[in-house]
Amino acid sequence: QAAKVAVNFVPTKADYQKVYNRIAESLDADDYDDGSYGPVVVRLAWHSSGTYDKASNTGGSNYATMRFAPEALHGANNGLNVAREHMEKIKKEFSWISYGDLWTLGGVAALQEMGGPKINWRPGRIDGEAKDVTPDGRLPDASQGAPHLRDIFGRMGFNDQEIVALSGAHALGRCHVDRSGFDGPWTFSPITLTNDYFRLLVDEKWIWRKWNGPKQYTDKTTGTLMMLPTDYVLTQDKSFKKWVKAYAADEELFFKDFAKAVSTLFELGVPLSQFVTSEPWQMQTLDEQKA
Ligand code: DDH
Repeated sequence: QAAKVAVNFVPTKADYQKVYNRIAESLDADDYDDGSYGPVVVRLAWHSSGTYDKASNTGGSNYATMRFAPEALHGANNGLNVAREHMEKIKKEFSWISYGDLWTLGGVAALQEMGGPKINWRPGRIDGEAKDVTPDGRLPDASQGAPHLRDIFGRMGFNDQEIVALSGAHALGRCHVDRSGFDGPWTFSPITLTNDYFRLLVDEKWIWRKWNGPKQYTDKTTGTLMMLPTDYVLTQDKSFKKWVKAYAADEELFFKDFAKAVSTLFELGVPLSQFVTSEPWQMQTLDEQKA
């Protein structure tokens, strides 16, 4: 008689909800940035997905290749070691989850817990190998203009409207001199997702900051906020500007378009056959589970 056959653990939606909950509970931190790891966890999910290239069908969130040295060291990923180390604590507890699922679920949990819309998410990503890392230069360069944004995001399959919607994530978090060279937050509430990024782009007067760092804008009124050249250009290009104004005027519209684009972003590069369900899932927020 053969010895007991090891049965593979097949996680259910309830198991992923447990992971979501642990991530959600882990985000608050009095001694980190603006009081939450949420923004940097969102940035990890985005940079692990935004390497996708439609033409060659390479990159994206499937293989979590930022675990490997060449991609971890790409300049655009500076500082994301903080988010990866944070997520590693969750991984210790739920060793069965793939890194791609963990990081994108982290992005979803952070966005939802920071007051954002519900984001469709489903598991199925698998851990790749070092040979799957993507070449440097696939993520946007903040010093560039509209053609660069269309090149980079078009390569992932996104149109102008989706580029603007996704950029609204900059309502969250801040730039760190020791990570990107840039400095400061985009909004006055960097750990709550709102449409303030768009409202500020429209309502404020943005002037070049006078400093020795890379070229960035500052708001004329308080001098405490910032915009990257790639943010400001959204108000200078006619097609982008139409959507900036629409999202500034209507937070609900922003949330709807943002949720859809982020869900697409986090699934880039994952073969449909890998997903455990064809149905969209929505994970519950901590608040919803208390109700
Ligand atoms: Fe971003 N981003 N991002 N970003 N991003 C930075 C921080 C954050 C660009 C450059 C920077 C998106 C698009 C763009 C977040 C989410 C998203 C920083 C500062 C730079 C620079 C890093 C640092 O110093 O710590 C550029 C350029 C683009 C673009 O061209 C469109 C998108 C699409 C998202 C998204 O999530 C959908 C978040 C969140 C942060 C804040 C991180 C933190 O630690 O705080």
